[in-house]
Amino acid sequence: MATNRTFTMLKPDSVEKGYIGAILEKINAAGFRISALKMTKMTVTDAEKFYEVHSERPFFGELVEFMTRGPIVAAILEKENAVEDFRALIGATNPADAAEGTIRKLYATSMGENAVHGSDSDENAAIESAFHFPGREMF
Ligand code: FUP
Repeated sequence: MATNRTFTMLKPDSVEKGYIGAILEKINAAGFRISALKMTKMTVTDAEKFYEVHSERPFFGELVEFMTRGPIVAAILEKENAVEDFRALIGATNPADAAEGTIRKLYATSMGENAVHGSDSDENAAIESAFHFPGREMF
């Protein structure tokens, strides 16, 4: 399996609760190399664009409000099979359904406030990485 990249955000709930260090430690322990990392805050326009695919869904307004209420930590992660392995590490979208030991099981509280984002495909990983990081911030 080729080395590839995924994109993650530690969402505002994780930052507010002081979980940045613990979540990055889990990411390191699972064998991901961090190739870009920063704390940033999305504007409403940013969040509406990032989650455009969900714009017709009933939870869209709440999602944008949540994702813009405080800073996030954005990162690009590199590993063999990165997209799939990171989705396994974070667990199901709803933490109530997430497997034991996954980041969402440990740190998320609800479907909306679910601690972390993980790209769902190589294509989206590249789009989402470029959305948050210019090339000179990727290593
Ligand atoms: P995931 O890929 O696991 O992050 O989940 P989705 O792409 O399906 O959803 C994106 C975000 O929308 C989730 F992180 C949380 C939010 N969401 C809700 O708030 N309610 C829902 O019913 C589904 C998703």
